[in-house]
Amino acid sequence: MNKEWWKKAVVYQIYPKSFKDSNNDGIGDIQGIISQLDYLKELGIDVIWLSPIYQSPMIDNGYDISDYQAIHPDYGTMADFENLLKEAHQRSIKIVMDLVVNHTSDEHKWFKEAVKSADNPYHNYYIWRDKPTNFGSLFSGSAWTYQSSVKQYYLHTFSSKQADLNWDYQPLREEIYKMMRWWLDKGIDGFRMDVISLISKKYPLTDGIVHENNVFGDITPFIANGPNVHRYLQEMNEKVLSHYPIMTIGECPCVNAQQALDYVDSNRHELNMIFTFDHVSLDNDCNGKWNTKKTSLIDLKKTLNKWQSSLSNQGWNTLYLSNHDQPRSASRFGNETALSAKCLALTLHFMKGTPFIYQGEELGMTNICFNDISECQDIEAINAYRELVTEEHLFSHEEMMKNINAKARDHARTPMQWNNDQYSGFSHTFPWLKVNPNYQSINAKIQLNDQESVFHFYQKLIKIRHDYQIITDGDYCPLFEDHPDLFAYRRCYQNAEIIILANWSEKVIDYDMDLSNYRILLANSNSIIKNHLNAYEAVAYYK
Ligand code: TEU
Ligand code: CA
Repeated sequence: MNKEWWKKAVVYQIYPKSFKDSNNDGIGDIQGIISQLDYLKELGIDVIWLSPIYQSPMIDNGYDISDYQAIHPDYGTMADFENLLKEAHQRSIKIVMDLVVNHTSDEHKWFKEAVKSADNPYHNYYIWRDKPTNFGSLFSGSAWTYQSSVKQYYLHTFSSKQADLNWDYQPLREEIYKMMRWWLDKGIDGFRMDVISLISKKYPLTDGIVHENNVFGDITPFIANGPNVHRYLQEMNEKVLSHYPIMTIGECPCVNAQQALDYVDSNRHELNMIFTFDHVSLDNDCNGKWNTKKTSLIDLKKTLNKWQSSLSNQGWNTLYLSNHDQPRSASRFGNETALSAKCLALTLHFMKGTPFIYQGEELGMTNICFNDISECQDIEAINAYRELVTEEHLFSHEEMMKNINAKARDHARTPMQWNNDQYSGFSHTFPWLKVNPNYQSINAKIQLNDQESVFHFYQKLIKIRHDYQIITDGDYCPLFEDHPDLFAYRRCYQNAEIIILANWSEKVIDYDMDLSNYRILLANSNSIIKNHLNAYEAVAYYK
């Protein structure tokens, strides 16, 4: 096997709770995933990234783990997981697991020990202070919670039920490495590492800057890219990762395109690639994500192009427009039509890097309409509503519901739309989060029977990536950088060239370019003519 097999791979992210419910309790599960492996094979993906399926109190849908080596009973058993791994491997599909080791649940046995007394051996697994700083948690409120049994506060970057681990304590690191080896020895094919850029804290922890409209201080300068993060990743690589033919992806908030190289330059022996947040933060404002601002295409191109060039020689990019934390890309960047979903896909999948498809994206699934906060399930949105509407009166109910309808993570988490049956074929029971009513027109069954569907377009994109080496190895060169609606670039490799021209708007675009020696490799419309693109038309030319 080529050591860098992941460079040619296409990854499909499964959010287990919302993918497929096999036993009709309204919650997706491992048997449900197994039942859809043939669907994924048909799509053509190489790797599944599985969001957490571990034992957990589920306050953040499994990103709050109470036992790293057990499966949550809602999802099935360890035997079910082993069966999934076997069935996937039989179809030549690899499985990458989520590794959430910046924090554990407060119901993890380490934490339960840690709170028994300050001299308990596990106390040092977490981060304690006698007095809190002003840090705000990324899920609202203070980032410190008082633990009366030890008369100290513990740090939690996310909710109070997600206590940050103390990576500076070597025994903790060794336990994590042992747990990772245990999974790798089962035969899994890699890890997606949750907020791995946050594991090394910058001491001393003092009060953070209070930005406009904020009550709490900014925690991020104290947690992102801390002084030891690269030492720990190199140690993890040496002790664990380098011994397996796997793929590693770090989720890296607060890492810019320059800093990214420190994580992914192959000479540094850390990670294969990271997820950047740059291009999905362009529509933030001083209140963070909670607004209805649209991303400008010029900014988006600038950001993606910067990452393409920054990691062009050493390192490697991930390519994504959506995941379980982001609104649906067809709603955020497109106009919710199948044509626009294909336009976004074509633009992304010809770039240099490893593409990630989020479940339902291959169908052009869209955001849903939440009428009231009571319809949302996500802790981030629920806490933000309480803080920003009820407590601080920064937004009215109506304003915040608009923000939630633009940005909430629950948009990505509505049940997968399999067919026209009640509950979209996801389950026979009312699911844990409501189904998008548009499942009657947007679903897998319809699209499998339609050669012109978004599904079949993704299938073509994946096949082309597998067949054309230029897409993996070719140089990337941006075109029409200042055009407000046209996303365009050139890929070059040996004597071959690909030119991508995509209209990310509802306007008609005329552009000037000599394409006389080129033929169409793929387009999302049958009416493409040279030097002209109608609304959301996109084309890949080849020579
Ligand atoms: O996300 C990290 C992260 O930075 C996001 O939570 C981000 O703050 C938020 O989505 C912005 O809207 C990872 C996981 O992907 C996410 O699901 C978890 O909730 C989080 O870590 C905590 O584990
Ligand atoms: Ca179930």
